[in-house]
Amino acid sequence: MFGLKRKSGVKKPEESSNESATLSDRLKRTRTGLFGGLFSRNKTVIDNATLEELEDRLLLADIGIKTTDQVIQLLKAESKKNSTENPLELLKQVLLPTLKLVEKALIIPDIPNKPYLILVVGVNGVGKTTTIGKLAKRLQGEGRSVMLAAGDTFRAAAIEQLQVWGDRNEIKVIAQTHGSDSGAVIFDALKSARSNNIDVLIADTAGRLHNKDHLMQEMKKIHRIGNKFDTDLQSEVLLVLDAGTGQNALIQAKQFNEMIGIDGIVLTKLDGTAKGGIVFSLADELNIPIRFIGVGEQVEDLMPFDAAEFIDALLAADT
Ligand SMILES: Nc1nc2c(ncn2[C@@H]2O[C@H](COP(=O)(O)OP(=O)(O)OP(=O)(O)O)[C@@H](O)[C@H]2O)c(=O)[nH]1
Ligand SMILES: [Mg+2]
Repeated sequence: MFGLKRKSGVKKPEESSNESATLSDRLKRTRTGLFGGLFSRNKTVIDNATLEELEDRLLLADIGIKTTDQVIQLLKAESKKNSTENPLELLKQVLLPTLKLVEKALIIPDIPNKPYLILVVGVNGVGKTTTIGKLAKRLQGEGRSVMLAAGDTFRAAAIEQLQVWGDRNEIKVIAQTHGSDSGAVIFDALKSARSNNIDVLIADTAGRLHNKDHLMQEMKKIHRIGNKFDTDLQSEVLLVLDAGTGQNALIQAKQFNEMIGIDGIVLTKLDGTAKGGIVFSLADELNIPIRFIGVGEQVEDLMPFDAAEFIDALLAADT
């Protein structure tokens, strides 16, 4: 769609993404798994069987015990009151505050000591490189100048994959050869971005190293690079999580947060999973801002996280 030649060995994003699909369409698997066929718009009585079914479904969608309990308690209390309030409205009331807590957009400050560094971290395959491509395009659209750093020097095709995203958007990618020191690549890129007065440098990192400890040590090292470059450097550590991994995503978030401190989360692949309820667990347990959600493989499939929009999409009726 960008009229570019494909490079060999690099997977081309699938062309299945339907540009007119609404968020609710994209969240279909989570949405139908959670609420499909359970309530109707004009039904106000909630019986015990419905409540039990709902509880099972909330847990299956990885919404987490805390939010599940809140939902069930509220609906129970309402049903005792013989309330005439629509259950879907009640659900919205109880679900929205949890997600509102983590609805905090990524705002790039106007700073004299450019660039602003966005360090993108996460385990392998979660969608880091794809998210970088999408994010770079979005920031460009907002009038920012952007540069990319190919900090994943571990996986052979990673540099080329980032280069493809860079070529598409005419964004310079700073890279060294496969196997070189990732911190050195990012340091180099910071220098280049500063001398070219670039607003934002987005750095890719490896998701797979020899083992998990090695990955965490490497992340710690990389995390220090920004400080080494300039103690006043402003940055965001952005953790990418694959929604489809459910509770594993929560474990990863805790580990990365303990090791290097996470400023924001991008939750990807919400379009292909029934486990999108993980967003509630993340909000409940970590209270780390969710900056964006990934709802497809195309460049436009990265949306700022909007709590009300997300819940409305989950509660939308099937058309
Ligand atoms: N459906 C869907 N697929 C996505 C999304 N984000 C990323 N992907 C796909 O997930 C796969 C992995 O994405 P990458 O960006 O290569 O993931 P990564 O974290 O950089 O992986 P490593 O470099 O191996 O650590 C690719 O096929 C992407 O197209 C999303 O929001 N929805
Ligand atoms: Mg990658």
